[in-house]
Amino acid sequence: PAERIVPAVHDTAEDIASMEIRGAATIADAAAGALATQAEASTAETPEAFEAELKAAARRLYETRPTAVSLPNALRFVLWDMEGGSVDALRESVAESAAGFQTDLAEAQDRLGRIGANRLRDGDVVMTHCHSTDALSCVKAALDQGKDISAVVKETRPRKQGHITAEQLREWGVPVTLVVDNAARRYLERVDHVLVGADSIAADGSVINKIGTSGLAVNARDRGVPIMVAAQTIKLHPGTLTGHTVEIENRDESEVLEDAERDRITGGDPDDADLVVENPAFDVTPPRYVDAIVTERGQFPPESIVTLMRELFGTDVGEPWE
Ligand code: RUB
Repeated sequence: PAERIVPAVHDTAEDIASMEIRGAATIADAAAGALATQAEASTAETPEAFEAELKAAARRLYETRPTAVSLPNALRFVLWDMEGGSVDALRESVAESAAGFQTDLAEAQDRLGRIGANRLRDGDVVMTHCHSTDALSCVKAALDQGKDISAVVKETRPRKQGHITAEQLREWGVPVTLVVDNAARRYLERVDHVLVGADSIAADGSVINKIGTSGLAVNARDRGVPIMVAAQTIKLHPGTLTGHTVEIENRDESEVLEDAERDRITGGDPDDADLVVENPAFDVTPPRYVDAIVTERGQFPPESIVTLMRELFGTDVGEPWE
């Protein structure tokens, strides 16, 4: 029941929904941490009540944003490992698997970065879209190997996550050229790699990432620039093995159009239903536009990612919060 969910879990869920906490890996980390907090603060008296509470908390977290599969994957990982005959044993088990999950996540990102860095040569220029900690891990590892890397950073409307990328890169001393999204094609001339992250990867190798990724990939292919996707295996979407599609989140129109701007367009008519603003947060890049998916298990051509998915998830994936 909802009333047994601890306030800290509601806070985390609200922060994910409002994008205070954002990016697929960061969301997964926060969700695992929130389940641990729920377990610690639980006042459940029976193992059954404890499990019901954890499932309710997981559902609350799950229902925040639909596209990044790392969120349900994190919840599955923590809840499926839950075992013990008493509330205390269960509590400990959740705390342990949540902490283990968070450590694995950080280690996978480091390992992925070292693999991705092998694709980057000294002096290379990367073009980024949005802000991806997995993608940045590849840049960091390349810098640690002593390579000079510079970046063309796409602003990424409407939320301008490119600014977060630029800030991180500048902190590492990487020269940054910030451009509006519409300038990407023009600047592809000077870049050696398009380097992006992923919110989900489907069984056919399609990459679901920030809106604009697919157009960027098509342009990059046209210009002969290789497209590299950095994504830990937590981004693999097990449901797509059995034919499910990945839901693309639509966000509020206010991210795109302010009230005053809407008024100007509609002549101040608040009932003008024929001005429609759509704000999809993600899009799907078909596998044929992706050169490599870099994971902590090595790099894969997108068409062969399905083999890794079967190995990691099997084909029968249920939802632990149901
Ligand atoms: C973030 C986004 C990122 C992926 C990967 O979208 O599209 O590229 O989540 O990030 P939003 P990471 O800002 O809407 O959450 O590599 O950090 O998991």
